[in-house]
Amino acid sequence: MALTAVLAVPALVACSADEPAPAGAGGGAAAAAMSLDAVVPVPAEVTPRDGAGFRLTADTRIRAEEAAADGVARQLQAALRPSTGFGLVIGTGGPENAITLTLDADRSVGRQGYELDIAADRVTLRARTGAGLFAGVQTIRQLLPPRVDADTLQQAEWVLPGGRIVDRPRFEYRGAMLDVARHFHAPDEIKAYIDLIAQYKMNHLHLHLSDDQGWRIEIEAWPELTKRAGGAGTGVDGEGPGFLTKQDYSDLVAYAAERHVTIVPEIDLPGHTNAALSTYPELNCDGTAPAPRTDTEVGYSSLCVSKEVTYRFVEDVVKEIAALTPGPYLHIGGDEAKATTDEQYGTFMKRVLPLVAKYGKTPVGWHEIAAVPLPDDAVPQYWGTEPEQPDTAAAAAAGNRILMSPANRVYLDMKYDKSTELGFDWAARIEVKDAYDWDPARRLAGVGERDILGVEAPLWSETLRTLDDIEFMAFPRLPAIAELAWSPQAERDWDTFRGRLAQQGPRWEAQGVNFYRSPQIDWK
Ligand code: TNX
Repeated sequence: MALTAVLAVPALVACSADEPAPAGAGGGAAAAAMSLDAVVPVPAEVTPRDGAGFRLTADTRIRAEEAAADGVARQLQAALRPSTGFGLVIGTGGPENAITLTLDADRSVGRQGYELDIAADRVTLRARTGAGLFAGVQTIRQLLPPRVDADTLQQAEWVLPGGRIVDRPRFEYRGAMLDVARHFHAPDEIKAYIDLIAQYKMNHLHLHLSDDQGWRIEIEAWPELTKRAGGAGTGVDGEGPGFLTKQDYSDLVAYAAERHVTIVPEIDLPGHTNAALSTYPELNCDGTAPAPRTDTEVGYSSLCVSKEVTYRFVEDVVKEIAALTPGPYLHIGGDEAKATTDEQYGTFMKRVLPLVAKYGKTPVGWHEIAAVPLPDDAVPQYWGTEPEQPDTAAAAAAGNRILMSPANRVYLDMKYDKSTELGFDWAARIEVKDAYDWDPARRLAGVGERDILGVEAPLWSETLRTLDDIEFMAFPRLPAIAELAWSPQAERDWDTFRGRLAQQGPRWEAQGVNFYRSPQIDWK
C-alpha cells in the first residue's frame, strides 16, 4: 500500500467500499448488493432474508444508543465516507432509515460478539462492548460493495443485504506478529498493518522489538541500546536505522486500542540478544562486547546467565515496557537459546518469569519456556512444525493456555511456492489452502480446544523491507488465519472460503493493498 494512501484517510483507512467517490454519489442501481454469505471471517450464524435489503442514502443516520457506542459510531461514519461520499450524520431521531448501535445484545454473544439485523427500513447492530460493536462494523463494511465502476459511479447503490448475523469468536486471542527488529518498520507502517488486521477481527498485535541485529524500543535506564542498536546500519544487510521512542510506542498502543487491538511487546531473551551484548560489554560473561551483526544467523547469542547485572538489565527493561503496556501480556521470547545449556536457560527463566509478574504482566514466551516450571498464567506460544511437543502438552495439562503459531501453517514469512521471491521456506511453503485448512484444536497432541488461548500469525522481517513486502506476505494468508481463529470450526470450509476470499480482492485493490494473487483463488 502506498503510505500516502493510508495517510490520506486518517480516520479508519480503508473501508468496505474503498474508493473515494465524489460528494453526492448515490441513488440509482448499478453495483450489485453483496450476499450476506460474503463475510471473512465467516460469522457463527447467518440467516439471509430475501428481498429485504437496506439502502444507504445520504439521509441515513447513524444512532448510538449509549454514550459508550459513540466512538464506534464515529468509526462507522468515517469508514463509509470515502467510498459512498455520504457524510452520514450521527444523530438522534427514530430508528427508521438509520443504523443503530446499541449495547443491549444478548449475553450469549460474549464480550467480543455482536448481532446484526438488516431490514429494509433499519439496521440494528447490538453488542455488549465497544469491541463487539467494532467487530460488527467490520462486518457491515464487508457487506457493502467493494467499489463501483468508474462509469456508473453516479448510479451507485449502497445496499446492505437483508437478514440476521449472530457472531462471536471461537478464540479470544487472534493475533498477528510483526518483527520490527530485523528490518525496522516505522509507526505509520505499523498503523497501516493494525488497520488491516482489525478489518479481519484480529485483536492482538505482537511486536518483536529486539533481536541480534537491532534494539527498537527506547529504554531510559540503558540509553545506548537504541542510540547504537537502533542506529544506522542495524537492519539486516546493514539497512536501517530505526527505533520507537516511548512516545511513538504509546501512540501506537493508543491507535491500536481505538481499533480494539492490544499490543503485545516482546523483548527476546536470553538469546537473540547480540544487539544488547554488542552495546553493553558488561552483559557478556567475559566483559567483551561482540561486534554488531546484520546477518540472519540465529542461536549464537546469550545474555550472561551467571552475572547479576543481567537481571538488573532485564528488570529495568521489563519495568519500563510494562509501564508502557496497558494490555495484560509481556512476551519474553525464550526461543532458540542455543548458546545456553538447558540448566542455564532454566536458571535464567526462573528469575525472569517472576519479574514479569512483579510488574503486573502475564508472561508469554516461545514454547521453549515450557521446559521450565511455569506460573499458572504463563502462555507458551507453539511455533514448531511437529505434531508433538511434550513440554507444551505438559504445560497445557497443568492449566497453562497455549497460543498456536505452528510455523508450517501460519508463519507469514514462509514462501507461498518456489517462485516467491520474499521470505524463507525452512518450515514449509505455505499456499493459502495450507494456511487455512487445519484445525488448531487438532494440531498438537495434548492441546485441545479448551487449552488454546488463540492463534497468532508471525511475520519475521529478515527479507521484508517495505509495507508492500509486508502486505504481499500477509495477504491473502492473514484473512485465512483470522477466519480459523474467529469462526466456528463447523462453519469453516475451504470451498466457500475460496469464494469469499475472491471477493476481498477488489477491496484490497481499492485500498492499495499489495497481495499475492494465489492461483488457488478465482479472483474477481
Ligand atoms: C525462527 S520462530 C525464529 C526467528 C526467525 C524465523 C524466521 C522463532 C521463535 N524464531 O528468529 O526470524 O525463524 O522464519
